[in-house]
Amino acid sequence: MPNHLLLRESGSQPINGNFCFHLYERQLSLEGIELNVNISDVVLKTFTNSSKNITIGGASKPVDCFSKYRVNIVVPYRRRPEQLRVFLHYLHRYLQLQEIDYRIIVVEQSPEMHFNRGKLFNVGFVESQKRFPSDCYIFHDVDLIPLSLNNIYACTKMPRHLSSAVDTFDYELPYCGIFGGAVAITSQHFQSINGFSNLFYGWGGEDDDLYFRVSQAELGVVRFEKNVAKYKMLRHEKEVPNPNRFVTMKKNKIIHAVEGLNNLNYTMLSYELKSLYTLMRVHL
Ligand code: BGN
Repeated sequence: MPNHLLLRESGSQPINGNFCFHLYERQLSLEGIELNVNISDVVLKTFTNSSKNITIGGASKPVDCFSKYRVNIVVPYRRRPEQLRVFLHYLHRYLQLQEIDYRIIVVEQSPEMHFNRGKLFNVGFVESQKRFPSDCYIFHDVDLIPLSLNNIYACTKMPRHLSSAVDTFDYELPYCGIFGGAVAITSQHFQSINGFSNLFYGWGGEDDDLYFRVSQAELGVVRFEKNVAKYKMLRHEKEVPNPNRFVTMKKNKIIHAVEGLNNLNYTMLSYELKSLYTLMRVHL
């Protein structure tokens, strides 16, 4: 495998026992975790009660081997309970099959302002690093469902665009610099590019801005092949694009170094360990 596609393994070693044989060494299939796009509260509750291996706060790791990959998965969120249920019901089973050591962190924005996806990711990163630090992050939309088990939820040496073959785009990249949906990046790289911009309120642009930051830092971006990077997008109404995004984009090309993680401010409204995820509610 080319060097830049190599997965970055977690630094620690097992004291007792062995590393897991991860799926690419085992040829697992997705059998047994079919995607159900209609998950009621009752079904999710039953799922929660029957999942022995998920600890409060939505964390899990393999029980009989030591995972090579530890990752925090951050999901920005507001008013999409149906999608969140589908996401949690599917993703926990998917990540457990991959034998990842993970935690799902949902960052929910209060109602006052337009949705700010990038800033929510920044908050999720900063707060998670204080409470349960990880050297690998996946920034993930709630409406995206990975369809191949080979799309391993870990960091590569270079930042990785995970969702490069989405059904709604006919499994093609709509443009070469697209960097939205789901991305995996090491904490060190994320810090070095000063995170996402905090300035994109409303739909669009913050992901292109992240791509710009990654390019400026010459980190490069990798994507796995199409049949691996396949996603289903859950149905929802189209968001209203932010009319100012072009202007913000242009301005940010000059100020990105001084705007991002280093000037992030927000109010934490609550912090809660739910059974299937860690919930941070914030006012931006
Ligand atoms: C692009 C959006 C992205 C979005 C993709 C895919 C903009 C920025 C214009 C300066 N970019 O057009 O944010 O992820 O579409 O939907 O609107």
